[in-house]
Amino acid sequence: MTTKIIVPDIGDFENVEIIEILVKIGDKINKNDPIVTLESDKSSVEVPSPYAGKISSLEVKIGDKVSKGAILAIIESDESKISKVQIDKKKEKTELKSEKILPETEQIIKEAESSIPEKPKIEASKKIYSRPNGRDIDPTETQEWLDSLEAVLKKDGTDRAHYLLKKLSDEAYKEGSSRPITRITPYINTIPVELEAKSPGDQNIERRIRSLIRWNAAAMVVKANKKNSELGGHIGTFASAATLYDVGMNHFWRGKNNKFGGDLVYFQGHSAPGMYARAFLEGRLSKNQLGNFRQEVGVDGLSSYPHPWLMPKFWQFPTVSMGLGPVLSIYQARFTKYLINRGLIKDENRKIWAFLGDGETDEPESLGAISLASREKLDNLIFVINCNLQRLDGPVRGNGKIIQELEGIFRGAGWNVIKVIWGSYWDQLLSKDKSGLLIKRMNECVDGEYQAFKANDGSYVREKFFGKYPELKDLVSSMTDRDIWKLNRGGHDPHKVYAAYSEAMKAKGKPTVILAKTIKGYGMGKSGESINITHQQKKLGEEDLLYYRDRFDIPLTDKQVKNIEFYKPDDNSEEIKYLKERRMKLGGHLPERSSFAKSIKKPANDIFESMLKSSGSREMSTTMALVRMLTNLLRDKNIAPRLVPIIPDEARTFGMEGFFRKIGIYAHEGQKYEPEDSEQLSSYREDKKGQVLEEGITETGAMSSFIAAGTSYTNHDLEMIPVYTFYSMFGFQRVMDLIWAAGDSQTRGFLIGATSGRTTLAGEGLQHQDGHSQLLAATIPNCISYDPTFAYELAVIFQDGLRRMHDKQENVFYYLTTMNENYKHPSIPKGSEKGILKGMYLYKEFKNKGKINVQLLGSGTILREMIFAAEILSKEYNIDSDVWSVTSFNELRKDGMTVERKNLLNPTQKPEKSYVESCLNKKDGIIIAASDYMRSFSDQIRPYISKAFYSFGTDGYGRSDSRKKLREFFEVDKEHIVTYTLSALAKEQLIPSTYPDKAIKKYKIDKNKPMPIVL
Ligand SMILES: Cc1ncc(C[n+]2csc(CCOP(=O)(O)OP(=O)(O)O)c2C)c(N)n1
Ligand SMILES: [Mg+2]
Repeated sequence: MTTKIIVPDIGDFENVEIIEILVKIGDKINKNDPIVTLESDKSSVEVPSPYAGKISSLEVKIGDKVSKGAILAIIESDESKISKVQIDKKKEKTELKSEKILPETEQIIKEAESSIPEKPKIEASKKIYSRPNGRDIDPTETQEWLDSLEAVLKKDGTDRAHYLLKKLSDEAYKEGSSRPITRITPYINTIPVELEAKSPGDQNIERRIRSLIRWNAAAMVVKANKKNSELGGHIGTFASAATLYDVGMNHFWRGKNNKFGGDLVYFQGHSAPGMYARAFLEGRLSKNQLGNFRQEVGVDGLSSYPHPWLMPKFWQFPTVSMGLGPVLSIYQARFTKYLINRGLIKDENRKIWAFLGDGETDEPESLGAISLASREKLDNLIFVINCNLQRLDGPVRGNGKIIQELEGIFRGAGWNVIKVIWGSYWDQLLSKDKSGLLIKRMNECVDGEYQAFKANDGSYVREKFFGKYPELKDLVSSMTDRDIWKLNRGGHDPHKVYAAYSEAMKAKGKPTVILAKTIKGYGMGKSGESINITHQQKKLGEEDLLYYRDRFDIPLTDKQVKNIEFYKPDDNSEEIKYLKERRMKLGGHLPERSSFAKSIKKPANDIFESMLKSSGSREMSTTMALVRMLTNLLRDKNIAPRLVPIIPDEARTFGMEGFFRKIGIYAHEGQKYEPEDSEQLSSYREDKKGQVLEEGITETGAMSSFIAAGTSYTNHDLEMIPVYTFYSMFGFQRVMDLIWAAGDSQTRGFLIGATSGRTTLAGEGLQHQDGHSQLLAATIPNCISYDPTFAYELAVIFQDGLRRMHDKQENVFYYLTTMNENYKHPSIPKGSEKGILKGMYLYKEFKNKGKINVQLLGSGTILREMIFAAEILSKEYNIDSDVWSVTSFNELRKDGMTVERKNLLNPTQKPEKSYVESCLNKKDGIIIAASDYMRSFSDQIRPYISKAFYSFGTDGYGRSDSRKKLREFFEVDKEHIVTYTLSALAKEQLIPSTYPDKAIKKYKIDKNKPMPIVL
């Protein structure tokens, strides 16, 4: 049947230009294949065919302007009933909307309402339910309730008991008791003793291994500091966390191998010595390397913290900047599910574990994304929070209880919470505590007290903890002070930790957090256990070391201890055999960084071809050019599935909303609703297989996704191409620390600072107008940044980026600034590719009389002001110029520094020329440079050129106005460039000073206006 393909609802746009026709007469197409691309001044979007069939005629050509309903093509199709169904649906929808409630219906509702029997009002009781001190006023009644509960628990189990409690709570709520049930449970372990999974490990050997790791980790820090006290390091943190790591290493964390992708573990940054100490016993690191902890220059040493950049075969995740590990791990878990749901990797039930400190949870990044984790049902994520109750300066919550606070926060956010507070020695006491007094005492003590208990001894605990109530003092009367001291904390008890990990592995539909109570500086004795200075303790005296040796039974002589020797038993010892066998069973080493990813095949050249041609009379912005290029890339079968567009709620700002329908927004539950704009071409389509990561308003989250996708080549052995597009002002300056971590992680991908340029993003004002992100980008060593002006520059740079990051496997990432100013784009000048990539190329020569010449260097949209200025200088002043497009002052500087250094170090050899010098030294005339960034951006090349150099830029706060006014204000418009060029030439005595003087008057330049930095 012959059917028309028409332009569907395209939102608010009318008369939109057709920029591409993607089918030919005779083509056989599938449903949803694109027919044409439409481009308004804000976005470009493909129109898909609603039918499959054969194109029999085309009714439009490139350049035509169309609106909703216009016929695009005729197709021979066998399914043409759809439109009627759609129309009927729509009709139904509008009819429903206009439907009014009839008076008869209203009457029926009223009658029905009046027939509902009124419930007797419950009189507010005068009874006092509990005394202010919390004592029960009716213990018999309480006991009856408790007996009922126990009966239910015994007969029908915990689920039923939970159901009944919830029912009771709901009922109380309905009856007017608005007190919500607390999200906090008593201060005891979540898993009851009877339900603890038992560790299959040999506890004696495991303890011995753990002791050796503890010793070597501490020795590493002390030894380094003995060499040089500048080196620093931490003993107390790992000392508190050793059991938490060991149980994971011996029993839970699976390594990567050719059969399994491996679990991903984010280690707490400053517990690194513990990971090195274990790797030493495993034979992965040498004694020599351990001896060179924190010495990385010129020796084979170990980095202070997890830095993949410095130890690329070892560390996977940089975590030491507090808060980054937690947020990165959440988005890693989410990205893993994204890859699974999109069918790109298998679901192997891999887990993401993140270790963090209790003090670290004060960072907004640590807790800011926890609701995303539960919303997205990330049951592949396990947080372990090492609650040693201390941070650097003192207690985390001296007057409160951090574990309880975190329990409430995480449970409130929908997480599975497992508290591991008390060790096994407490089990008996708790089972004897029939009155609940012990739990009451546990609940009422604050963390400051708990810290003090462990900084003292058994008699102190007897007195201060148990001594508060005679009944409790009695409870421990048969125990010695030593026994009391042995009452251990959950996080130091391998049985409790094992049970918690095993429970966490089983969680379904929720992320899990394990709150493990530990002691900072565990085992360090008086020199550093549970005292406020523990965190900084890096020097242990001889006595402390001997104590530590004895405390953990390390078979070293006193002399060896004094020499701070490392200890590793023979390879045939029980310990080493056990430790290696455990890791073999779990599939490999951890941490370990590797990549077996295949490179993504290069896109065909024609993908970029259209961008290299002139846009003719069509005006567009570089942001739109980028969207067009991505749309083209989505047609390449190798690239398309690997592109990960990431946007924090700004797709419409950048004209990217066309992607919603075309490739879908990733949503783990698909789309449970019909979107309000379902009939529109760019409707908000969520899909389990969706490709766009629409992050909502979180640059931190978006950046974490960028890192997850950009390191997928190592963490999932699958190369991906993240393209994270953001308001350029909310990029580097907002999430610089994460971008730094991206560099450390060797992330590959494209950061796009869209709407950049202090004067180009006209109306948005001070907080939005970016004139410095390029400078911030320049601070990151492996970030390659460009500020292109024309679509062909963008295409050349992007294509090269794909080549470097995927063909050549270079560990770099890109920062490209794009703008929202519309203008025409010329064709690529012949032979300019190399220059575009190196940072500058000759765009155009303005030759007239040839007497006086200047070099005009422009970047981004300000290059166009330079071109206009060149025309004026040529026409009105007979001054010739060469106009250079500077795509990257940052890249020019890198080259300049490198060449200068080489020349200085090779004084006897003929000096080499920097690239910028080789471009400009053959050209005549002073140099004028300008960009839409601060002057320091272009100033970067000043040391590498020998001619007079003047730079202009947008130093100062942005503000709202038109582009013209702003460029005048910041003095980067063509009029200022002409005037300043004349002035500079006059200063060089090449023209009379009357020239610039007249120009100042002609252009009404206010000489008395202060520099914009003070305005
Ligand atoms: C963003 C950031 N701020 C400050 C620091 C310095 N710092 C390192 S460890 C630490 C204390 C950590 O306390 P906690 O999270 O409780 O870990 P613990 O050592 O007690 O396990 C601080 C402030 C840092 N690494 N990162
Ligand atoms: Mg702490």
